[in-house]
Amino acid sequence: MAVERTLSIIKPDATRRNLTGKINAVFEDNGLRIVAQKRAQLSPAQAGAFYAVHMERPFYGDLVSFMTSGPVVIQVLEGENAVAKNREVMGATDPKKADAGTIRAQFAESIEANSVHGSDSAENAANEIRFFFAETEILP
Ligand code: DGI
Repeated sequence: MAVERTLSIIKPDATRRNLTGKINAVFEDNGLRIVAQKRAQLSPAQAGAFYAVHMERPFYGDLVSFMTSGPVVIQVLEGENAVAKNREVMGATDPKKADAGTIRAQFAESIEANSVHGSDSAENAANEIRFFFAETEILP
């Protein structure tokens, strides 16, 4: 399996509880390298565009409000099979359904305030990385 990149976001519920380091340790312990990272306050327009695929879902407005409720940490993770590996260490969307030891099982507060975002395919990863980073900001 070739080295791959994925986009990760540490969400406002996690930055608020000072969990950035603990979450980054899970990534690094699982062979994912943080090759770009920045803390940002998303605007409603940015969060709305990032989650445009969910525009018709009933939770879209709440999701945009939540993602703009405090700072996030936006990251590019790199490693073998990085997209699938990150989905595995994140755990299921709903923390009640997430496997023990995953980030969401350990840290998420609810299905909405679920601590992390991770791209769900290589194609989406490329688009999401481009949404937030210039290639010159990514330093393997
Ligand atoms: O890829 P995931 O983040 O695991 O999940 P997703 O792409 O299906 O949904 C994106 C985000 O939208 C998810 O992390 C939290 C929110 N979300 C998903 N399903 C629900 C939801 N929020 C609420 N309030 N209710 C839902 O059923």
